[in-house]
Amino acid sequence: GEGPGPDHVPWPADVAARYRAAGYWRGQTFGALLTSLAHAHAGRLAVAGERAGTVTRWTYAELDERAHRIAAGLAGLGIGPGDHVVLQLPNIPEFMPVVFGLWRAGARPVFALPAHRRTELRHFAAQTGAVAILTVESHEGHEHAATARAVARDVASLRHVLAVGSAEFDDLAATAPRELPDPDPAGVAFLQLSGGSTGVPKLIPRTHDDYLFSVRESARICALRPDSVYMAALPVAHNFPLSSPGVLGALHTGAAVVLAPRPDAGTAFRLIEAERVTITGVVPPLAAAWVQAASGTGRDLSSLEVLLVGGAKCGRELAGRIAPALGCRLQQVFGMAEGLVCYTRLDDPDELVLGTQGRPISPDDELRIVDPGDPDASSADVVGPGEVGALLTRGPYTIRGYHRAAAHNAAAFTPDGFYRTGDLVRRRPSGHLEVVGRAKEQINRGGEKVAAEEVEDHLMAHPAVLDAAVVAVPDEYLGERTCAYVVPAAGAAPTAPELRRFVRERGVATFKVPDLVRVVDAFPATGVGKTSKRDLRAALAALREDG
Ligand code: J2J
Repeated sequence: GEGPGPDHVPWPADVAARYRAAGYWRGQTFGALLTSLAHAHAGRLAVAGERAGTVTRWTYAELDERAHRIAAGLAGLGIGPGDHVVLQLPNIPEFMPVVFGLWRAGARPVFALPAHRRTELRHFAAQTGAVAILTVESHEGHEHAATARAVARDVASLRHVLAVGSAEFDDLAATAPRELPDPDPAGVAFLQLSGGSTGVPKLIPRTHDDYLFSVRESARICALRPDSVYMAALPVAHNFPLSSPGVLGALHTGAAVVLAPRPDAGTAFRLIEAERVTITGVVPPLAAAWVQAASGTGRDLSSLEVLLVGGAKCGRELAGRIAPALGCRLQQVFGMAEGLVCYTRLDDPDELVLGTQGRPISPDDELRIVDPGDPDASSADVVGPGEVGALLTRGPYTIRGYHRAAAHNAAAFTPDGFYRTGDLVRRRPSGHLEVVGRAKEQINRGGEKVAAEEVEDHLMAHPAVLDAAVVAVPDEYLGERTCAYVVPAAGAAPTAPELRRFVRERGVATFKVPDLVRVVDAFPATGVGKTSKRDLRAALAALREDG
């Protein structure tokens, strides 16, 4: 066989040299960045947040010291350079010193989301040979530490389960600081998760050099200043609130980070008022909820200058309502954990801010928009100006391959290193992109990505299921929801509630449980015998019209 492939597919040496010469990659690690921030902004507020009802406010000096202690504590447990640690923390203040502590120890966080459950955590740990899971005891009614301990019994490499809030973690975080070797800035700093379209979530290796470039440029494009206050409303480990410009962009600028424990309008507006938040980011359904809640709110939202909206398409209708309702500027962002991030610029005309998803961060983000039907996606297949095509990209912060996924990489990247985003876009003469659809088998549930094949695999594990196909259905609030078509095994009669419960009990994030389940005799087939998801979507549309 081909073997799993490398942890990291590096950029070709000549390309890397070009990115260094251009000043994009500066040879600084995140740990070294925090050290310099602590000197420049020692007494300024770095992080405000709450956990279990306790409010925490740390200055840059305090954040720096905590990160040093956690790094020393991790090193004391033997967690060090190149070790993977599955990190599953909600929006609590400890997220920041823990992440910087891992970086200073040379360990690589694998950024799980709070919604992930044992099946996903087991995959992340097994795939990376992780030595630890670092999580919380419990959060929003889920016993995270218990889940992590169950995973640790299944994955031999896992030596530690550490839970923020436990006595063991408090001891670790009280370790005397000590000097640790700074890791290679060109090496992998952490793994992000791919929204994906295949059976198991793919892991995305990002380096200090490439990620810091995107963070620095994002902070500039979003006009962050040292007196800005950035609020993370979405789960902070996700690439958007982490880096676009996110908590890291804010810290990079010497600004303050506020971690909102929940993204609902009540919580968010309370914190915007209390902390004088100037900028935050949301997915479109949340933007719609905030717009609606703004009219009756007694909260003072006047500090808010910019609302970033991305993760899924923000339609023109919703886009137009944001500035009037919230009294701030809209900035659209179209990004992906694999790299490329596009923003509308703060001085763009309304026409572009309301009607596009922005243009890339860097002039060295190379875009190729090709005929979606073309399998090799070579430069010969570039569509004409203004025509819709499939977006391919490569550049100074877009990966060249997933973690240990040689076979998948062969399909997800072109031979000359372009990442196939799976998004259908149209480019304006200004360089701004309009996202008009998707060529990948993924459902975008209001910003939460569901890989059709992953859910199909879970359904097919049920003895009463012969075959399954998961497609998107339009949804007024989320944009899309999932519908699973299921062909029963001979003589079996599975029901929708039973199948939904079955998927949930396999230990996967709730957002992956199919919203709708339809049991059918057979699937419409394409000419080559593959299930035609296009026909399934059409059948579903017809069903809806019938009522
Ligand atoms: C349409 N589709 C969008 C948009 C992402 C910033 C913002 C978002 C993400 C993110 C991110 C979209 N309109 N404005 O990482 O740094 C869909 C596309 C894309 C996929 C990536 C960031 N913004 N999308 O959403 O890795 O289909 O990153 O390829 O979760 O989300 O998903 P993800």
